[in-house]
Amino acid sequence: MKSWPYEMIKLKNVGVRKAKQMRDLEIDRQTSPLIIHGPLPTTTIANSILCSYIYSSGRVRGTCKQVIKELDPTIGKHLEVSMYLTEESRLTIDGFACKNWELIKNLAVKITVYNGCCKQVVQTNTTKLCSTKSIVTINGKFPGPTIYAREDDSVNIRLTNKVQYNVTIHWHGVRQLRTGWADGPAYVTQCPIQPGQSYLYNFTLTGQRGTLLWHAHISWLRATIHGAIVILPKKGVPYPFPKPDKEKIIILSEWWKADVEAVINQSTITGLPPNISDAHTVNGQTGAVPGCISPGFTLHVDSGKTYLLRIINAALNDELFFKIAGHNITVVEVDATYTKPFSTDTIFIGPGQTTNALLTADKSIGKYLIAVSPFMDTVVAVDNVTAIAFLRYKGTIAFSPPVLTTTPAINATPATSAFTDKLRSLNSKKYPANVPLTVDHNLYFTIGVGIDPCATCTTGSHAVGDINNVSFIMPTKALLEAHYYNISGVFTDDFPAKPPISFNYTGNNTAMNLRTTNGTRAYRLAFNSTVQIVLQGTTVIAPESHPFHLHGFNFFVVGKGLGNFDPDNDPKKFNLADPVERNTVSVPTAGWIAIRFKADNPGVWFLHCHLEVHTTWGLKMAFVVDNGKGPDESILPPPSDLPTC
Ligand SMILES: [Cu+2]
Repeated sequence: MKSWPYEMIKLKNVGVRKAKQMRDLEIDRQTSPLIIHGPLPTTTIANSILCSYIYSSGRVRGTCKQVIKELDPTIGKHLEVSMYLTEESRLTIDGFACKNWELIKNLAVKITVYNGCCKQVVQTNTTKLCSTKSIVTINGKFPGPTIYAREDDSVNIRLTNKVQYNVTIHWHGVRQLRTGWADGPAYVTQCPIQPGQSYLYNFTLTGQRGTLLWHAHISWLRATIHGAIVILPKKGVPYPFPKPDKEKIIILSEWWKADVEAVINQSTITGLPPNISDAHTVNGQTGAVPGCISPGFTLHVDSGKTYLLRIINAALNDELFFKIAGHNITVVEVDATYTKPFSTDTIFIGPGQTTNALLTADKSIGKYLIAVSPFMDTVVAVDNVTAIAFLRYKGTIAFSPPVLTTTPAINATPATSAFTDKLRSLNSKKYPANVPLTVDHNLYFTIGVGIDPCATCTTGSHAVGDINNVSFIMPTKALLEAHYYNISGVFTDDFPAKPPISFNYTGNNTAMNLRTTNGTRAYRLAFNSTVQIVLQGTTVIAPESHPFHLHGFNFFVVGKGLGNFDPDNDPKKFNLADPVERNTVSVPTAGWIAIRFKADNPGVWFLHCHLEVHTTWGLKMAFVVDNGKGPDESILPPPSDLPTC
């Protein structure tokens, strides 16, 4: 063990000797806002912990306050510590306190950090597309701060709500083994955090490493409340691919000029579909769009270096293509699971999905266009504005014209399958693909949208989304509490395993209206049972591609096809050897996807389309996974500060 971390920190008034003494500190809540267990703090957060401790001990007030402020302005103001460092903070730290970020990063060990206040939901004025509005953010940032952690770390994040809306945060893709209380979907695993209240999200990152995202999981607030989760491998464990020189986070999103909550409220009142967004963003920037000049995000690279791009689609409703002019990239991971590496010039990524890819800066010095555009292969309206960003080599002469590129056409279905068909689990000895080979629950779920009468809508009708003809009605109490405390009347566990009537799901049904039923119905699974779900897209009203997300589990994508699933022949073609493992998968337009998972996580878990518009319309359901019999097979008791409805 090298003698880091503390001697590398060159705070003005902290000598190396004094810093070393702090290594074995156990600071408890009574004397500071922190409790640290374990021999060494996770080094990704060590700087802020150290600072906070020094500050609270009063030894180097001025210096530490300054550092904390550098780390995060919000925290600086409140003199509380952050457990994450943003990409920008890392640069600041590099420049300010630490000699060698890479070294620091690799020294992290397991730790539990509790802190007084990590994230605050606040309103912030923001200008994009030459227009200013107030948005809801975490700590004033869009995208929000990155959470850096390491596999096996416990993460504790207190969310304090300082806005007028109810808020929850979902840690998208985090397995949440036995800790469903921290999963976040409003009215599914928790009641919302009301204005003025706070809640401590407490979970452990078990058996996962890679990139995920966090986002609000109530109404449409995730439009501006989202950010990256970076889970580094355990200390001393290398990536199963060549070590990149640097890592860059790229968050793709959508932007509305209007207030997004007003957009969805208006749609609910009228019964008409909500307005589409006005632009797409790369790390919060749209780039130049018709009618508004804006510089756009720049990805700075050094010639010859390799970068791990952690690409996240945090958009509400749009599946996206991502492309860098003149450069192929090598995909190595999706949804925090390693894949067999493959080279591609275009990435297809749906809302809620993440893709890690290696980019080698091996082209001529210059500027290269990065383009992000939507995919929509049906008649549904979509924001067709391409977001523009740039890859810029160090040494590029000012005002150099960029090398251009074009993304696939908006309806380029073959481009989406060209990408997804290449995705395979790494399936190495160290990272095996544990695909369930037998199936206890064989489920066939039709997914689609319909039009139902709506007495309260000004148009008299509204769109609904359904699974097996059930449009999910959100309860007013959290499902997980109802399950845990055995409260009746909140949900039923009779969700149908197959559609109520069988028809040619992908035939000419666009004029067909099934008149969905409404219900808060869940499907019950015994602990450790194995599940196969065939998600069957339908052509009722409008066929559409649906990125489906399952909470609490990763699943294996064992099969995929166009048209109707054939239960006799299609399973023969399933890939049970090395199917991609992920948490969100795109069900092709008028096609199907087959997924498998093992119900080894007790709790209540949401399954829904990750297009927010479809979730709003009811394209969702929940699984109840009962406790097992053995130790560690039961859901943990709820935290004492769990919000009430
Ligand atoms: Cu959908």
